[in-house]
Amino acid sequence: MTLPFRMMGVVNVTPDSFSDGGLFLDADAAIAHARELIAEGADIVDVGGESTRPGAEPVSADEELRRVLPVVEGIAGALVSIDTSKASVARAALDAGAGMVNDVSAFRADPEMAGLVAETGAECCLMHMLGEPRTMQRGVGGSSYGDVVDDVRAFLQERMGHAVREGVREERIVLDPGIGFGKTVAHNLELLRRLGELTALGRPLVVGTSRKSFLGRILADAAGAAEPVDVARRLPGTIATNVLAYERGARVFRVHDVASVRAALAVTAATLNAQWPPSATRTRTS
Ligand code: PMM
Repeated sequence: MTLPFRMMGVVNVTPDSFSDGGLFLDADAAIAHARELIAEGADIVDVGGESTRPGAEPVSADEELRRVLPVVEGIAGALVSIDTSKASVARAALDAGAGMVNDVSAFRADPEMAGLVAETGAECCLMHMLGEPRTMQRGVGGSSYGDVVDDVRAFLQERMGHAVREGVREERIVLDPGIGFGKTVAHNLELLRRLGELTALGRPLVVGTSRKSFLGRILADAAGAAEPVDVARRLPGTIATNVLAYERGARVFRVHDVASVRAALAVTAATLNAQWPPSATRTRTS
């Protein structure tokens, strides 16, 4: 069933990602998990070999490739996105069958990345982040931005302009406000509430709220608990934020729990689109 949005399922082949670190370090486990996500309705599988969690130490290109390449090769045929900021890793993954580059640095980390995406015609996701993963949450506060939505929009506009000047076709670009990357809980909520303002950029918006720590803190507060709710119990927050983001214009959803979020978004889309059945050939009434 074609839905008016795309699901991007996450497979982190890392020992230290906050959400699923260590679970899929073994290539066979990662490939099996990717296949499960595809069966659940993932349109894109996002494979990453370097954790972007705050304070994470950088990983060499060799190590990143050792982690991701067997997985990309193992699921060739699906639309694979390679979550990397290194052009050498992206190139090897594209050669092995990936069709998209998800660069959380938005082509700032590696000067070769934009040219590579242009040359290969790959789709790309450009994401906003304040600084780099190792330092992005240090000293982040109310004064880190003028207006967080205006700042993120200006950044994405500038990065898209750079990509296009380097030869990337605009139709191959999707844009992501980078929920949780150098942002406080209040910044994340403001971005989600005013996500509609980013649709003015004219490209599909990606959101990645899945299991993130701001959800753990809000859910804990609601439960009267002092400690953030554990990652395994953040699905209600993930669903709530993705449903809201769809309503505000997001069209690509990067999540770990593909089946649950996809189902919630299918109902959201049917409700908002006020058209049922979705195609004239359908006759079911319930
Ligand atoms: N979040 C993470 C990693 N990569 N890429 C994009 N485009 N957007 C995101 O929000 C994003 C990302 C961190 O989450 P993870 O550790 O669960 O992968």
